[in-house]
Amino acid sequence: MTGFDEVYGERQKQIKSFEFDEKVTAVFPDMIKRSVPGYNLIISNISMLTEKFVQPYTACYDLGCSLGASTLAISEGINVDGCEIIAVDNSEAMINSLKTRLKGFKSEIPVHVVHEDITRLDFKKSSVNVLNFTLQFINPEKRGDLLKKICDSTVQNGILVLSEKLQFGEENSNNHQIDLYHSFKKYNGYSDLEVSQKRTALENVLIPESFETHKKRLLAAGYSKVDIWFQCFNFFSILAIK
Ligand code: GEK
Repeated sequence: MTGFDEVYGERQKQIKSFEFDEKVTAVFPDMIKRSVPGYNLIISNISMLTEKFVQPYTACYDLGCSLGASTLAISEGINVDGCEIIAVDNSEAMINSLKTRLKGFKSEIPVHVVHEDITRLDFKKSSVNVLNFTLQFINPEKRGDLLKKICDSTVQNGILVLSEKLQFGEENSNNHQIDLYHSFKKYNGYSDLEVSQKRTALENVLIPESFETHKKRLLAAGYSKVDIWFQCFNFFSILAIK
């Protein structure tokens, strides 16, 4: 059972850094839907992009899988033989909950759930890789090596879907987009207190970067085509093709 997100509903004397613990896991589907503009649209397009780019006898990775929304989207898009899905997260609470959820999920595509830090993974040959709002939680110094490892193991014309919170280069635009985003959260039922306490909890935990920084790093990792395919306020998703 998942519930309504009230994690930051009560005033907290001291706000701890945000963690993907049991409390967050229990309300995660509601939290992400009300906090990430366009989340459902991105998930359904992960199925479409999988269908277009998946290749036979390759793995598909859902990196930072949480409760497996992208995993299920990938499985719906696989239309070729010999594929497996590898869903990875370093939160024990998320992985335990995902394993329980998958018990009720019947699919011909094997799904392997792995409790691991994605920066420590050895990747198999892959055609579809998804980092749906995960890279932003990785230490920026480790992001380049991780993307290079993913790209190295990706077959030609394979893809990475990289969704992130976006940092605008120009301060006025950045502040304006953040303001619009806070209005989006309030429209979705969060109070000023919830918005402000969560923002504090995410400081130094979620580190957004500009499109230019992402693009430069993805090209350096070995991708040949890097484009934004979705954006809403300060959230966006990149399609990188090898
Ligand atoms: C979705 N993709 O629903 N290694 C593995 N997992 C990690 C790491 C790491 N180093 N760091 C963070 N995570 C999902 C949503 S949520 C996004 C992804 C959000 C995991 C973390 O435990 C969490 O489950 C996930 O990345 C980020 O499509 O909450 O904004």
